[in-house]
Amino acid sequence: MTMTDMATRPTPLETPVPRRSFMKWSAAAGGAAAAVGVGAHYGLLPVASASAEPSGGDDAGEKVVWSSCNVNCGSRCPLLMTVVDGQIVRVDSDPTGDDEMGTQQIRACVRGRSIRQRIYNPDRLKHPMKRVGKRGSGEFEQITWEEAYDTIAASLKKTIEKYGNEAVYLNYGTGALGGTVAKSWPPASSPIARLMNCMGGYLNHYGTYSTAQISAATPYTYGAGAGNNSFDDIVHSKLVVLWGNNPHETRMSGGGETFVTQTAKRQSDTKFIVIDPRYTDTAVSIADEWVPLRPGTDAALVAGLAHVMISENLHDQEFLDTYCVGFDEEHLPEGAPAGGSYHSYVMGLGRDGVEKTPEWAATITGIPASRIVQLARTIAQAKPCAIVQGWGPQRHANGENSARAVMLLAALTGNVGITGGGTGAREGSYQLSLSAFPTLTNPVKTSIPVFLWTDAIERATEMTATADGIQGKDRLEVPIKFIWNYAGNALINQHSDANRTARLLEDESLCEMIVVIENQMTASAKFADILLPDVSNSEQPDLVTQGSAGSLGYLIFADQVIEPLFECRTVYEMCTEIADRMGVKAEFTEGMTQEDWLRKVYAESQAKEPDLPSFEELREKGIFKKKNPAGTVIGLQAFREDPVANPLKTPSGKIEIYSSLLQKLDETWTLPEGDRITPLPEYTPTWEGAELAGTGDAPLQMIGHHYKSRTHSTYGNVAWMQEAHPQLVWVNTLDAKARGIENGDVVQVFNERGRIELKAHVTSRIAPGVVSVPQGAWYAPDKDGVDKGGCTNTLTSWHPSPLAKGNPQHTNLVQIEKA
Ligand SMILES: Nc1nc2c(c(=O)[nH]1)N[C@H]1C(S)=C(S)[C@@H](COP(=O)(O)OP(=O)(O)OC[C@H]3O[C@@H](n4cnc5c(=O)[nH]c(N)nc54)[C@H](O)[C@@H]3O)O[C@H]1N2
Ligand SMILES: Nc1nc2c(c(=O)[nH]1)N[C@H]1C(S)=C(S)[C@@H](COP(=O)(O)OP(=O)(O)OC[C@H]3O[C@@H](n4cnc5c(=O)[nH]c(N)nc54)[C@H](O)[C@@H]3O)O[C@H]1N2
Ligand code: SF4
Ligand SMILES: [Mo]
Repeated sequence: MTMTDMATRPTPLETPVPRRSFMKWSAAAGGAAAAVGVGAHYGLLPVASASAEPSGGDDAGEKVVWSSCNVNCGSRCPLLMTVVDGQIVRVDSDPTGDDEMGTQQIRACVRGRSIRQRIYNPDRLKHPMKRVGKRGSGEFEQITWEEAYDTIAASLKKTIEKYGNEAVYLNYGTGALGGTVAKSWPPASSPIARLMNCMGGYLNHYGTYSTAQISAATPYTYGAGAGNNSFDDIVHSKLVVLWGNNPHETRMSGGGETFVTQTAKRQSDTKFIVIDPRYTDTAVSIADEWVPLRPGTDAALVAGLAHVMISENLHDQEFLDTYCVGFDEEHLPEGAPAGGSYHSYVMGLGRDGVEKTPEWAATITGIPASRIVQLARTIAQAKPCAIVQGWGPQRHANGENSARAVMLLAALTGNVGITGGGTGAREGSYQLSLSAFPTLTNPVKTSIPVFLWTDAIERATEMTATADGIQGKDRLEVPIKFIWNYAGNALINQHSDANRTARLLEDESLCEMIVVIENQMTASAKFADILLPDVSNSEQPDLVTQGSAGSLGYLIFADQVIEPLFECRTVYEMCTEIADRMGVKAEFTEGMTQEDWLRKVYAESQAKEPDLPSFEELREKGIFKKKNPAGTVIGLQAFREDPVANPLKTPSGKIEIYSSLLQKLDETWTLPEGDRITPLPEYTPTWEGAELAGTGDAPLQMIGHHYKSRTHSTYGNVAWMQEAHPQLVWVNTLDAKARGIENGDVVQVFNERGRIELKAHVTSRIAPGVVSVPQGAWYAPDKDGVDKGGCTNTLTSWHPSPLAKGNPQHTNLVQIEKA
């Protein structure tokens, strides 16, 4: 599309919605039994044939309202919804702005454009319900809201009285991430947190399923609060290395990074290298070179690259001397042993005595040595070079070291703190300063690693600070007895080892009450004791915060588009009613409605961002956009300019290639056998890692990439998405041939934890020995326990990573066979 097309293309606001689009939905409904069901049953949609088409161009009762897609995909898109007779008949993308960086349109991806199929889905929860069958059986009985609130309040009182507030847990859930009042994560920012804080607090968690390992590891290298360059800064890079980073699939908004990379490619001669076991959608559309490697071996590749750079004197010694500790023996921090430097580790003078030659790295990573040599020269000689890692490499059993190793490479090549360079972490983005819904202070200070909530049900009192990463206390004193699960599917689907989790939750003597607040009948919803039907974000007003979009900052006014469907209610109303029964309504509401809160929060934001228009004006315009006045964000720029005046928040004030803090943890923490925390970002072979692949009952490494069909599990029940991007396991042509598997065959993937069934995508777009089952498909075990939904977490492990105690969901060994 040319610029002229863009400018002359009529916006949906200017175009009266043709009645035909109204009928299109009913026609689509004919194909998707789904929509017919909803419409026919509840009179929501006109399901009659063409004769139902109203005559004439009467647009009475038609309006266009701004809404948004609030899921956790890293982007966030405004959506313009056309409403006729109280029903959403059409969804359009952002018509404001242009296609310049910083003022771009924020065009919705394929999922957001199908949102009507999520809103009007037959899986939509319609009434409050209580469980009548076994936990997880999905057998429920409709109850009144009164009964639901009374039951929850009685259970809360009992739990707090008997076990204390630490027995109440807010489970991870990112389905409503974008909202201000209707916000599900971080738990401390949710209305549930405010409710619990009015009555003594709750057990908190830290870390995320997204970034557990890199978030835990980064402060040991760069100190707390170190940001990276905004992605639009890559226009200044000679080379961009996307390291396990697939933005064209994981940041799919046309206003986000997909837009940024393509614009950068057009505007500059930037080259792109993708290092990933898969030839990703990003690689397809932008890479000049693809380097496939075995999963979990990134730190070995970095060591091999470092060997070439050191041997050929291609590294930035001056940068290392000035800004880093631990690169060589002359710059080791106090207390580090002789031979403890990274230089010694690489050159074979460290404690393992092994030289990390390209040949050594080749046997581990599967990349030929000659290619490693070439890659080292290419990266070292491109000035400046942006090394930008995704979160795939760190979502591994040894992910902390992979993350630190890739960051180390940015330091080794002197690219930190400059334009066109970066820290080696994931790309940053310009963000507006906005206020949040106040959730009060949690009187409970105890916090568990987010991934260990199942352990905190099963073996709480064994869990300690030094063995399990418990924070705020030396050990947990009570198990989790009450779970709030708001807008999350990690109760089963998104957490590891789904079969094991199901067995744990089935036992009602362990966790005694599970309250799920959802839109759809998900795998997690089936494990509820009390199931509360939430409105979608198009059924309530909210202020919606931006996603990652380079130099563009923005805020969306996502208004109420339609009336709540069925008996659905807002989470704010649910909390208010429960607060009332717990005697804390006045504290919870402060006498305010949801809209009152939005006005209050907005007024506070206006004080920080004076360019923001009035509340009413934003409501009408739908979106406020602001281009970063400073150009691009440069992470650690002040440190680079003057490291003495602007030290990092590490013990040495410098970049710590050798971390004495990690050395201390290594000495004091109790780790399961084989797990390692190392002061250097060295390569640590691990359980179900690359070394163990190739032989035995489960010879293939399995990862599970984030897929365009869904945002995790959300949109997973949308028929259009299932058709366009079906759930398929990627398997290399050689591995398929060896097993008699052809493209499109129904196969089973299995290990000792479970078995799933789905179709095979036989392709040379994945490294031999590796399969990928896209994460987020809906767990659906049949009577024999075979998961016909193809959920990757039927095969993943509960064993946490050593430092973060994070989810190692890309570290798995499996076998695959024809079904
Ligand atoms: N194997 C494997 N597992 C993984 C990952 C992986 O890479 N591999 N990735 C992990 C990552 S990074 C993450 S972030 C987690 C994500 O895990 P979750 O946060 O659980 O994400 P979703 O599966 O999208 O679940 C969001 C839920 O919110 C619901 N929802 C959507 N909108 C609303 C709303 O307005 N109100 C309410 N009440 N509910 C709503 C959706 O129906 C959905 O059930 O998964 C993790 N799990
Ligand atoms: N379409 C879509 N977009 C999403 C999401 C979604 O579910 N769907 N989820 C969102 C969320 S919450 C998050 S946290 C992000 C997740 O973003 P990421 O964590 O970056 O996404 P992944 O697909 O897990 O991993 C990125 C790439 O790493 C590769 N990879 C896996 N293991 C390794 C390894 O050991 N080494 C290397 N070098 N590469 C490896 C994978 O093949 C994949 O292409 O995405 C967000 N965006
Ligand atoms: S899923 Fe993400 S990229 Fe797609 S429309 Fe929603 S917010 Fe935008
Ligand atoms: Mo995530």
